[in-house]
Amino acid sequence: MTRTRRLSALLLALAVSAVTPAFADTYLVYSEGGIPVNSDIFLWADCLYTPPNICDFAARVACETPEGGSSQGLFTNQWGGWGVFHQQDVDLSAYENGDVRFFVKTPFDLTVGIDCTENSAPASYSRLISQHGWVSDDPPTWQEITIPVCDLFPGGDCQPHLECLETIKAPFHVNRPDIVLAKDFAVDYIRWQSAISHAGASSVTVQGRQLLVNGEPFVVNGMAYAPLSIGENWQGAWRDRPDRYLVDFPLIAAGGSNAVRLYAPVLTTAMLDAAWAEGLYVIPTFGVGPDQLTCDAGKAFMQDRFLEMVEEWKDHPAILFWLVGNEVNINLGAADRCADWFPQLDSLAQAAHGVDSSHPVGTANAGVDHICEAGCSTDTVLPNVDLWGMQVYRGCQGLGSAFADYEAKTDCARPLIATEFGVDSWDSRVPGENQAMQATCFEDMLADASQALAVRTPGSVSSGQVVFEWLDEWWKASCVEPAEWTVQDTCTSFSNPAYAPQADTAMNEEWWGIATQVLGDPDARPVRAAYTTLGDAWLGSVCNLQVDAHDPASGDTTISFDPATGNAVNHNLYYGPLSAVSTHGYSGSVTGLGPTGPSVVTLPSGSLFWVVAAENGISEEGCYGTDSEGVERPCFSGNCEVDQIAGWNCLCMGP
Ligand SMILES: [Ca+2]
Ligand SMILES: [Ca+2]
Ligand SMILES: [Ca+2]
Repeated sequence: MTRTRRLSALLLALAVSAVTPAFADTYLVYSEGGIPVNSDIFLWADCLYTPPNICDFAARVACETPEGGSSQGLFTNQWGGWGVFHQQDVDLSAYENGDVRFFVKTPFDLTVGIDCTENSAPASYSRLISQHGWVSDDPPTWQEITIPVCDLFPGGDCQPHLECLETIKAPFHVNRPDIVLAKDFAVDYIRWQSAISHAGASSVTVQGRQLLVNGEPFVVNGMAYAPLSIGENWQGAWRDRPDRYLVDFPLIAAGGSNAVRLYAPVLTTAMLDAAWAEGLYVIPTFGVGPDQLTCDAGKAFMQDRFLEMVEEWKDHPAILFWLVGNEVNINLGAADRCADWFPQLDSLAQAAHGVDSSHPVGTANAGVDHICEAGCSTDTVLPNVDLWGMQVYRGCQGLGSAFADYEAKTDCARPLIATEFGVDSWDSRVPGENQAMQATCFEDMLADASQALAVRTPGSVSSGQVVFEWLDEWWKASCVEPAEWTVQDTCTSFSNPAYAPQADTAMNEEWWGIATQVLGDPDARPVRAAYTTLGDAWLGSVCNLQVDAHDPASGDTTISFDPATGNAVNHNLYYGPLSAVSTHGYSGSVTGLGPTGPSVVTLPSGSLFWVVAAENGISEEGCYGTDSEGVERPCFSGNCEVDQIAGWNCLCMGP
């Protein structure tokens, strides 16, 4: 009999950043998102080392699993157990009034506990799951166990043990009794939770193709966000990360974004508060494990977890809407798109509406082909889905065709949001970083996205877009084995001819960021040229107009304005009495303001309104802009026969 100590290779994350303790809400110990950064799983068991070795420590993948598709199993001869161990102690005292929660599937009683430090010595406290509602059953079924944190201590009293809660070494370990032969057990979704309360939801509704927030039209100008330092990957690091988001959120907001999209359901009050303080909404993505889609029990577990998330976070004002699944339509495993996935999506949406009337539900679909398929995913078939996300990589001028493809579908009247689009900044033709290439490509894509906005062009389909992505991620490319998470690889992950000729066709997975990272300086965020491109579009700076001086006696007025983008050769001013502004009652014009401001114009007396419109040498259009109904303003004398087209003379954004 040999006692073994085994470390799962998967969990040896090269985490180089300092751990920031989680202070509230949910501390995930074991989930589909991995284990906490800077921690490891240790297993101990008696194994028969003369073959066959009966031990099995593998993560089990099955449809009927409480969270995602995998759980941690353990099969040994007589005794064994496992636990999650921090490399440095973590302060979990914020959970003093909370619970430790997890699922078990076991034919025998288990001992569950924590390790910490008290009086400079190791301390350990544990309980039997039978003391917390576990009922023996064989064959075993999954049961959820909730242990109040203070019940871990003698007498259920935390007070003498606050030092322990401040120095948690193992936030969870489990042991099977040393009596039974050759049986196994499994555990899933281990977390510490504390009660939370939030200020109240923002009211987000869908009206036609538009999103309304508190009754006002809202266009999503979002940023895909993963709070990862160099040396981390998606597993384990996505926790409450104020060290990341307190640096990122102000920059993202200053760049014109009004939302961040997250790729995991993991939320914290502190993170949402930080976003809200910057005026950013948050779009969480609930992870869908395809393994759970192939049986009713798996689907039911998925719904339980989704509702848990909705109920926990719906009352925070930063929540914008719920995205369920990321590109599930092309990552189905053994599940069927029309028989399993889309019906489940509709069920989840319906369930969410039952507990949350303030937020729409949609999914982030890969491409547009599988949206509104007849008999599968039309509005009639999926009556509870509120909006569609599409993720499109059709090149610099291909976003427009994606919107058009959606618009052409039948039984398909919901708002569409480009939940991912972008271009990487590594130009394999150089080879080298090419910020101008990325920025120019974004100009084209943003023009397409703007033109598709329902608030901008009546009949259009879009209610916004999310750029992929805020920061380069250095773990993504598999250029060499093992992957080098502290090297920014330049290899080509795959080729996408759609990006030619404006950009290279090599997709360089570690270069998609609008900002990049600096090895050894985790707070550095050098922004690329595309940051300014996005800001120009989303902050509406190109159409700024101001009065610099005015002489009431002569009517001479000095105005300055940002010229229209593109090939504007002249600008003209149209004015009318303020009393006629609602009917666009222009009464005169001043032409020849030139390609740029400022200009001195002579205006009639009285209170006036005016607009400045651009000419490209052929015709005039543009900065008449759209009114509050999203309808393009009429022009003065019928000489602007070219409809307002973003990317033509003028980029009047900011509906
Ligand atoms: Ca799991
Ligand atoms: Ca590239
Ligand atoms: Ca790398």
